[in-house]
Amino acid sequence: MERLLPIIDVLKEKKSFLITGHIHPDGDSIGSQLALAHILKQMGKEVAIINNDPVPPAYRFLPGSETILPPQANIPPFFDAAVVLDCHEGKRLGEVESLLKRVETVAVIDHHPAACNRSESWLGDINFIDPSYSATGEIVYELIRKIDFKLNYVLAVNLYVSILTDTGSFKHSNTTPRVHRIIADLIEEGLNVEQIATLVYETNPLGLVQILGNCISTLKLAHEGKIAWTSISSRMLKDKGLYPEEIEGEKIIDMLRSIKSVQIAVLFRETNGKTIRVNLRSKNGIKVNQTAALFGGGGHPKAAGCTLNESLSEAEHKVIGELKNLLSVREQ
Ligand SMILES: [Mn+2]
Repeated sequence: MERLLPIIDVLKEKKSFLITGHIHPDGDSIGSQLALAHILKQMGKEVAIINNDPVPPAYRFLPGSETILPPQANIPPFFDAAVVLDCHEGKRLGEVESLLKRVETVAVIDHHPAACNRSESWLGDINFIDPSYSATGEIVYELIRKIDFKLNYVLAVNLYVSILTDTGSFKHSNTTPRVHRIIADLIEEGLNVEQIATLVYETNPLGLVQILGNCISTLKLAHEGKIAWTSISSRMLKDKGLYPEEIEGEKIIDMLRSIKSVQIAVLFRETNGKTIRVNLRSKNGIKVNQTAALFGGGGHPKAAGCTLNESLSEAEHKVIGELKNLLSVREQ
């Protein structure tokens, strides 16, 4: 893992760090940030973790999650370095992107496929971007091994949740033998995997499950049942007293994708203001990140997303239209 050495140099040489990750954080984003922040603090560094959005409730049990600050927080005027995790595009950082101006060196650690092949356009001064990793947490684990840092409970639980969530509970094709070897190491730190699974997956507010039911019963199909989609309006969230960050969407979209005929599942979410967040998932090797890119988004071939400044119905019309094109081209 010689390619990690430039990142390791930054971690060792710099003294103050801004740690961040993408908007609408998931388990990997939160877990990998908390693990890296923990290592840096143990090394005696000054660390501020700043995220555009709050930690989703399901991850608030993770040790250190209470230290994650919003961009408006009172933070130092300057940092020696920033480490951007689980993301390599400035626009995916939300308001945190502008804080990078206060930083001398930006390092990126990510496993999303590069949005652009030209490395000069990547966000970091130093970039480690490798889609062969299941999760950014897996890269952080490798960093820990490379610097001979001792694993402990705090690192183990954060990295476990990173990898657990980004592999779909070890079901996705990114679940390699390496993943299971790492997970074995992490569990040996005394993790209670049953309790973690309960905290991550089985502590939903009632309203969330009711929204899920609503989404399932109103799902729509197109292209001979190969595309399934549903939507969550801000009205629905308000009625159930939920905040947008409480909806991770993964369960809803997994249910849609579980339908036999479905090749592509899509969830549309109305967020504050007039923007629609779109999550795309596929099976059978269909590359939905190509469609996400048409709308300025990106992601993995089988799991991607984008944001549209449209009404819900207009966003559905445009995205589903492009997905039909994607399938038509494949079917020719
Ligand atoms: Mn990830």
